[in-house]
Amino acid sequence: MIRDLLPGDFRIPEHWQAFDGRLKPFQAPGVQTFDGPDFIPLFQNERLYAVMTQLLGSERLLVRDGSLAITMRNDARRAGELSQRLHLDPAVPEDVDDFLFTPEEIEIGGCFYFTDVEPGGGGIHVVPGGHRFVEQKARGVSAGRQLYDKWRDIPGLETVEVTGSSGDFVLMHHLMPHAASHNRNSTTRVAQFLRYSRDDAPWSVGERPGDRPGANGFGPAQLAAMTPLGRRLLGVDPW
Ligand SMILES: O=C(O)CCC(=O)C(=O)O
Ligand SMILES: [Fe+2]
Repeated sequence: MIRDLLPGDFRIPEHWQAFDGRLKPFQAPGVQTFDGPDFIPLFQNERLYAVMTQLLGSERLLVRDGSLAITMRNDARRAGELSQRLHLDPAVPEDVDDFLFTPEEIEIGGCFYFTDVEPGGGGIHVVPGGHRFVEQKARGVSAGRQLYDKWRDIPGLETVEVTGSSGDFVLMHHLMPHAASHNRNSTTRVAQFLRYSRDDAPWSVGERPGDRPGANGFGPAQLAAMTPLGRRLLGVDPW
């Protein structure tokens, strides 16, 4: 299904992003979420949900994002292994000055690998214990959310690449510094990003499940693919 996104003539659509061998498909200009019927089973995966309920301390969760990233081989050897600056995508809006550090605020995100990711194969890089470093730094100043260009460019941390097999989910605290890396291998890395939060989360970044009218904007084929759990996670039914 991902392969079908790429046209046979390899034309990269104008509205996709393409940097350093990393393609970011968009369903339509400005719409990065891929939540068609084929993808719904991932959003409502019961094992992943069970893990998230334990980590987030609540059964009433919402899921969002669904963006894709396709990292193809890139042999360019400029400036190290990372293809992005080390950053956070926290569940706290950029104009908020301080993280709350409450359990309700935590979002757990990450990605499904749809391909095997071997060393050097474009795996996401993370910082062991990095979420604790972020909390300590941010608590030590006023306006901790604003540090390091709003945590878009975090200096001075060593990273490790997360390898894995097709079907694995790489799971990250929302305060975990991370970045995409160059793929030096011939196997293309394909990943889909999902983010789980509690339904009593204090902030809203981007669109939240349940924001859209009707069955949260979903069509019949998507609704047919949803389990009762999926309907709640995706904001079709209330918790
Ligand atoms: O593709 C990856 O490995 C990470 C991407 C990422 O963190 C981002 O685009 O915000
Ligand atoms: Fe990110």
